[in-house]
Amino acid sequence: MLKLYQFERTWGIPNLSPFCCKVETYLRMAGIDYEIKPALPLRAPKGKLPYIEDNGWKLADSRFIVTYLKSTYSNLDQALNEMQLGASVAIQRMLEEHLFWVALYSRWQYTDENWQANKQAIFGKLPPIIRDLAASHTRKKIQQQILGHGIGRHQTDEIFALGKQDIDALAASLGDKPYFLNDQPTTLDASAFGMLINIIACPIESPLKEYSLSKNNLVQYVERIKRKYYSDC
Ligand SMILES: N[C@@H](CCC(=O)N[C@@H](CS)C(=O)NCC(=O)O)C(=O)O
Repeated sequence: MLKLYQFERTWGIPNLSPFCCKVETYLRMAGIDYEIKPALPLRAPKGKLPYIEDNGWKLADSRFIVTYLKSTYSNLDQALNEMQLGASVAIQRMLEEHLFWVALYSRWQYTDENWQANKQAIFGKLPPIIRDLAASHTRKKIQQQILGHGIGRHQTDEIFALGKQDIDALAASLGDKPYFLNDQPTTLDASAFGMLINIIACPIESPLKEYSLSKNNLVQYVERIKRKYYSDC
């Protein structure tokens, strides 16, 4: 059976990583059998989670994993036309390559309370000395990444203003539809759910969360998908 390597469940959501949550949601939406292998990124093929193991080989990165799932098991995007497929890729890039960095900043840099909650969720099960070393090493690395990406060069209010623009775009694009592109879920919904539940339903307080919670259609969308696909979590 396909193995999904991802962070352990915590915070009452499917996964604290939007990318792990995206892959698991795709698997559930497509009805593909899998088993979860709790992991940390250290031994992952590309140093990041998620990755999968299937038919004797390992595959990393949610985008390549979904491409593989589509061609090997089930394609959730089969009914989409060229324009919808284009919109799907564009919005996924906004979620995963832009909004993600604002969420990352909220967790690893914005306030000490958020960092403590994040640290406990990721490193809490490690023995104390290793936990503190691993946590502070990883925090430095992620803060360098935030700077390297460019988002970390802005003022805090500017960073959240950029994130709020993405939330506005998502709320407008979803409107009152059940899913973003179709009356059935597609890859974009797996990606959007993974990111939005990680902003709306985590103990990470920020202007981004507050603003997202003011968008009723996004809040209901997250609740609906969680109820339908994660009654066990
Ligand atoms: N592009 C990758 C991103 C994966 C990613 O950034 N994973 C994060 C967790 S949200 C990670 O494992 N980070 C570990 C690290 O950077 O050390 C994907 O789509 O899977």
